[in-house]
Amino acid sequence: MSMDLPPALEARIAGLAPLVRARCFDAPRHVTRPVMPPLEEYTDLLRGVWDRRWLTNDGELHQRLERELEIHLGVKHASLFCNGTLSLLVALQALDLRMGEVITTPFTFPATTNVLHWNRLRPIFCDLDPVTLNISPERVEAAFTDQTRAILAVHVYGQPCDVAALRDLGAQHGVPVVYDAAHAFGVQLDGRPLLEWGDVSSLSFHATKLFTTGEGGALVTADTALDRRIRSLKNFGIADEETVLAPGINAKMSELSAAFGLLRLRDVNAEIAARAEVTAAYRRVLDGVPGLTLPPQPKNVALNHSYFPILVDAAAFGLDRDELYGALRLFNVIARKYFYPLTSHYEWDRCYPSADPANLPVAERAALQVLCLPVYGELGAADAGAIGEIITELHRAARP
Ligand code: T4K
Repeated sequence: MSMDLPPALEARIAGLAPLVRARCFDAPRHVTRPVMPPLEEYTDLLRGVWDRRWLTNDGELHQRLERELEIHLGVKHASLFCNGTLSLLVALQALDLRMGEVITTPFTFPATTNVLHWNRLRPIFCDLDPVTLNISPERVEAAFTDQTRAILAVHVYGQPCDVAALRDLGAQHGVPVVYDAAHAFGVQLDGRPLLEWGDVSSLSFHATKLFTTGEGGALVTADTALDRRIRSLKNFGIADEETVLAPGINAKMSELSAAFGLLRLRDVNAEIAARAEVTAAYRRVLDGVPGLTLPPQPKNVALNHSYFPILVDAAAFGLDRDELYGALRLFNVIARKYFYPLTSHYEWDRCYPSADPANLPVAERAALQVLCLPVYGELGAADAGAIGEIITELHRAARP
């Protein structure tokens, strides 16, 4: 990576080049890295797949992974998918939501709002709680109309939504609550699985997720009839050889992914513990740095430490988020702007009145201020501490 500074930064921060020379990592520190299971153990599991010649369609490893996930996550039904976007899409289909509005957040990955369009549902964007950056129940309440069909909330970065308030609002208005829980694998709220909340929760097992199957996802529900519809819809709507019940889709997970997942599940708790050390190291160094807001750690939540989003207030920190993002890249630290831009800024979404920035002041600010720092177990506390020190020194250089 070049040691040359962008002119705008060079002008702002005199003397940064020596700091870069002293502190630059020799290899990129990405926002995340997947944990790979031992290759020999993976090939051992694949040998069984070869012997059985059963590659997909509810295979033996797929069934094992579903059972093991249900136990691990403490949920009644977990249905595997080929990714966390199709799982969300199928969740909305299984709930039979049609032609209407869904109250949701703009502060998320494109998948969340895109699946509404694929189901011909209109997003109604509502603003966020400034602490959790999840949708604010007060703003949800104000967004209901006679066209509202559901609430689609995201536990962003694995921070729980105000689940009790959203449940009450859903019940009051007779609409389901769907959680995009792509970031919330294994999170506990008041000693119980966060995934117990809502009519259905959608998980992502993408390569960038804490628990991964390469590509993958799951729908979790306690509703047995809903689980049955989900299983049919992800398999073309097929009920038996001669009966197709609904226009379903193919969203199944293969045996190759399930094998990977079985091995990853074994030590996912160790990965959470290692990530907890990484986030603790960030907190030790960054807590109290002017202009930085660190993610909340509510006492009644066991977080999974999937992400470490900081909010950068330019006036107090001395650099704005984009400048910090650019400066960190000079040190080989590849942070990410999850989630910028807001989905309400997309061309196909900004036509809605609820997408007006004036309706979303907290979300608009968060999208401009947020920066997710690298978090994965292998990074280790020492590297996280070093990244924290680089950020601190950048602050000192910008605000001497
Ligand atoms: N809902 C929410 C709230 C989500 O955040 C997501 C996905 C979804 C739904 C949809 O779930 P899936 O359909 O994806 O299952 C990544 C992921 O692709 C995406 O799954 C994730 N959220 C999002 C937050 O992050 P990108 O475009 O930032 O990925 P990429 O390729 O830039 O990777 C980020 C970093 O991860 C790389 O710089 C290095 C590392 N990496 C990545 C891959 C793919 C690896 O080390 N190995 C890898 O194989 O979206």
